[in-house]
Amino acid sequence: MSAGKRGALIIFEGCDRSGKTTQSRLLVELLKSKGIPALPMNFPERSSSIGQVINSYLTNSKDLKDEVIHLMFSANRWEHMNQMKQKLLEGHTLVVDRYSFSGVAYSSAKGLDFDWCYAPERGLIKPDAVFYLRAPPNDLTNRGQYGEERYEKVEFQSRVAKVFDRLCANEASYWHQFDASQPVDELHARIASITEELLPTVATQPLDTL
Ligand code: T5A
Ligand code: NA
Repeated sequence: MSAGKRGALIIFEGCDRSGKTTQSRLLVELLKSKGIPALPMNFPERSSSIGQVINSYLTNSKDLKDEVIHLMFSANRWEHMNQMKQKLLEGHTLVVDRYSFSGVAYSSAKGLDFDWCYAPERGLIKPDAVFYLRAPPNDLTNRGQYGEERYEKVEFQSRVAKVFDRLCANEASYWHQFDASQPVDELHARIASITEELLPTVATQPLDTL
């Protein structure tokens, strides 16, 4: 990629088992096959020391106050910001499985205040696009391994979905909503076409913050 052209920050969001990992993998493979530098990432990033605490929490082996785990999820994003910024400016497109909006959605679904939840996300790199994979939580429960982690309960996921809907309406300028129930290949084709339009557009735009 030529000097001064940055990569795009692309985020996948949605409830548990909505297909984020499947779609983000397909998108990275497609971009690479076209010679576009692309890197996959996901949050929580479970390998750091903060990430290991988050993992213990999610697998139910550790209990933490709602506010404490919320701030740890946010800190886990902050600890990767410099590296992400550097990669984007070098021309890599980052395809990220979950970001700040999962932080806001899951914690507000527990009853924490929406604005309080959003506050620690302010200042993180703003995505160029959020691909929101939306489906009624009831439709997702028959997908693989549903129900093993802490948040995988239909009633809770319905509350999470409502917050994602609110975020999608608030941040409509860069959110793209998709029906997550459609076949994997059709969904991928739609996502690929939006991404191909997006990359040249953002390449010369400065990075912004949430
Ligand atoms: N969390 C996360 C917070 O509370 N705060 C935060 O700040 C952050 C970042 C872990 C949990 O942490 C919470 C949210 C989560 O509860 P995670 O590790 O991303 O987050 O875990 P999950 O969202 O559960 O990720 P999954 O990998 O389980 O779900 P995906 O990635 O959405 O779904 P995927 O692609 O793995 O697909 C699930 C199954 O469905 C099939 C797949 O083959 C697979 O079996 N599938 C489809 N089936 C039919 N049609 C399609 N279109 C399909 N697409 C995929
Ligand atoms: Na995932």
